[in-house]
Amino acid sequence: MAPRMAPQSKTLIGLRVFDAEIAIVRSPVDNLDMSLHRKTCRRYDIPGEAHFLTFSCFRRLPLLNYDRSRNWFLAALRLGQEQSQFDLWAYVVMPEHVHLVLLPLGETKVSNILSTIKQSPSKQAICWLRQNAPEYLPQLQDHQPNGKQHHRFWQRGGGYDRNLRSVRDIHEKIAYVHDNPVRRGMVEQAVAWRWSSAAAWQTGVDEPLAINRASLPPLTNLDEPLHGALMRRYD
Ligand code: NI
Repeated sequence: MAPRMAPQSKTLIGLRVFDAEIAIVRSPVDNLDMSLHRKTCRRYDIPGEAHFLTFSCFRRLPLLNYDRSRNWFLAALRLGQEQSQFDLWAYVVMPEHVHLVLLPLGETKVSNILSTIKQSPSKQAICWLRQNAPEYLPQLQDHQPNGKQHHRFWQRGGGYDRNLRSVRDIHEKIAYVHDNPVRRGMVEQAVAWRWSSAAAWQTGVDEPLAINRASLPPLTNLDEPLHGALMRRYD
C-alpha cells in the first residue's frame, strides 16, 4: 500500500508545527520544540559536548511511519555507532521526524554523523519506492533553485542541532525525546513506543537498538558542565 499524505500542519504563532505535539502543553521544553521545528542550522562542533539533533522527512511526509523505513534508519544509526562516530544516548523515530541525543566521539563532526545516518535510509527508501510504489515518487520530487530535480527522503538542510553543555540539559532532552510519542497520543507510556530508546533505558535490554549507557553522566551533580562530568567518569 502506498504511504498516505502527512496530516496537515497547523500554524501557531506564525510557526508551522506538527499536529498537537507542541500545542498542548507549554513548558520550557515545549518552547524548545517550537524553535526546533523552525528551520535552523546552527552547528558547533566542540569536542566533549553532546548534541540534541532533530530532522524531518521531506515536506514532513510520514515516511517513517513504516517498520521498513524505521529499520533502515536504525541500521544507519547502528552503523554510526559501530564506526565509533558517536555514543547514542537517546533516540525517537516519529512518523515524520527524528530526535537524537548523542555524543560525537573523537574529532567526528556532526555533519559527518548526519551523512552517515541519513544517506542510506534515503537511498533505500527511494530505491524501494521505485520498485514498489513509483506512483508515490512525485511527492518526493525536489525542484532545486538551480533547476535540478531529484527525489528527497529528508527535508533539505541539516535540521536542528543544539549543543548540550550540562548534565541537566542532557537528561532533560533524553526525557523530552522519550516523551514525544506520549505527547502526540500515540502511546500512553514512553516505554510502549518501540521506536525509541525509552524501553532500553528502563529495561536494560538493547532492543531494537543498543544505547551507550556507560558514557552517560549520571543524574547527580546536575549542574555540572558535561565536559567535567565526562572527564570524571573516564578517570
Ligand atoms: Ni518532536
